[in-house]
Amino acid sequence: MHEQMLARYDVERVAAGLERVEPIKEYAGPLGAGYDPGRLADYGFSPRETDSVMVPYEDISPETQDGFRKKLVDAVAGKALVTTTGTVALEGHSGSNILGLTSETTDASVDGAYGNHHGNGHVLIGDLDARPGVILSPSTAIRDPAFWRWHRHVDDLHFSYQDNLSSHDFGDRPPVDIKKLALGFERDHPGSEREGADLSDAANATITTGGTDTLETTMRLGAYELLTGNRYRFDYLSHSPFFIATELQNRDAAIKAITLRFFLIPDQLFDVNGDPTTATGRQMRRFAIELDKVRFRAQPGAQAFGRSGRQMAVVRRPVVVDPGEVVDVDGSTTGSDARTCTCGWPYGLLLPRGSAEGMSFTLFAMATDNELDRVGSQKKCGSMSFCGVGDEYPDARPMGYPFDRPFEKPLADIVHENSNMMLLPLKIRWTNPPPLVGW
Ligand SMILES: [Cu+2]
Repeated sequence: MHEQMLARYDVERVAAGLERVEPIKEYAGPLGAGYDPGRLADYGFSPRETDSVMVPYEDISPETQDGFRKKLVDAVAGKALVTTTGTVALEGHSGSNILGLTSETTDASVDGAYGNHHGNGHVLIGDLDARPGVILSPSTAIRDPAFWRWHRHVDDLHFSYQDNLSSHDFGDRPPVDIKKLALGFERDHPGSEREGADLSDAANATITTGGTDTLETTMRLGAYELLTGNRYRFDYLSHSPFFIATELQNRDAAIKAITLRFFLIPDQLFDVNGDPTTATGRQMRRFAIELDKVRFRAQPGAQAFGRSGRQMAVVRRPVVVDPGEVVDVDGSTTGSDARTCTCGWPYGLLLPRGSAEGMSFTLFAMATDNELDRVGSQKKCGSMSFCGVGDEYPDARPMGYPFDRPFEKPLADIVHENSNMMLLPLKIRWTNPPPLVGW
């Protein structure tokens, strides 16, 4: 999930003409751009000055933190965690999971000697004693640019583990091909916006006519009232509701259950024709943005299938199409249901903003064998992809599959060789950029 947030953050930065986020590397060094919480000062948050440094808190210091880092780096290099009672081998995807659990100090963490590397970063940057910053609270942390720099650093560690695993073999593909891929707008297909709508007719029509090659985003102004009665104005990103249409061909005589997986690839950060074995090329897969994974029972022969943005697995449920509808909930007092339900990606942010000229992306679609995937049923609230189903991650394949492993050849070549995959170039156009004159 953190890697997915970073992919989106970097895409937004690139769209705004900024460089990709730089990971924090030196724990004793300056932290770069600061953050002023503005009216969040009402809630006890202090500004963090530009080039502030990590501030020790109780037994957590930049030095102890550096010790945890060294141990984790050694664990990645040696493919084993060294505990007081022996070693725990890190192998394949399960090793990735153990490494993640351990750098968080969860109950499932292997040996406390590895500390709470990720969480300590928040504490050290947040200056808990003297000037508490927004990075200390999960509700506000992402506002601080240092949040992203810290998480890129944490993600670098986990990426380096995955980067040494072997590539996926796509030989377990189902007998279902993706023949065509297209994009349509809900506005052109009345009824497609209804919850649980069957989009097969809309998908069929879109496949036939070709649909659109450009999705649209808009910035809007909203108001928000907190439980305290305080009101805020805010800018928010929105988009014209869209759906993905696919034409599938089941080559078997029997019904076949598949999992359809959709990702959005930003061309500026991930060249589908680029060599993924070079130093820069290896980084590309980190920028594939997961949109959806869904189970589908493919009938024998050809058929169309449609999936709207509001149905997608990364989106928080129930879907909030317009944040103006949001009612404030206090996650700390309304029980675990409220916390799970507010987990997920906001529908309005499903698409990155893009650019006024139209930013280039590639849609990637893949059908995998659902009998091998065991993707759980859709939940009523929360995002299945980000928050799982109960305590289970609802996919037997690793998070981010197939982008969780290094590729041996350009993605376009792999897609060409695998009839269960398809690419579709598209643009995302920001429809209401501020006028350049007067800036
Ligand atoms: Cu964090």
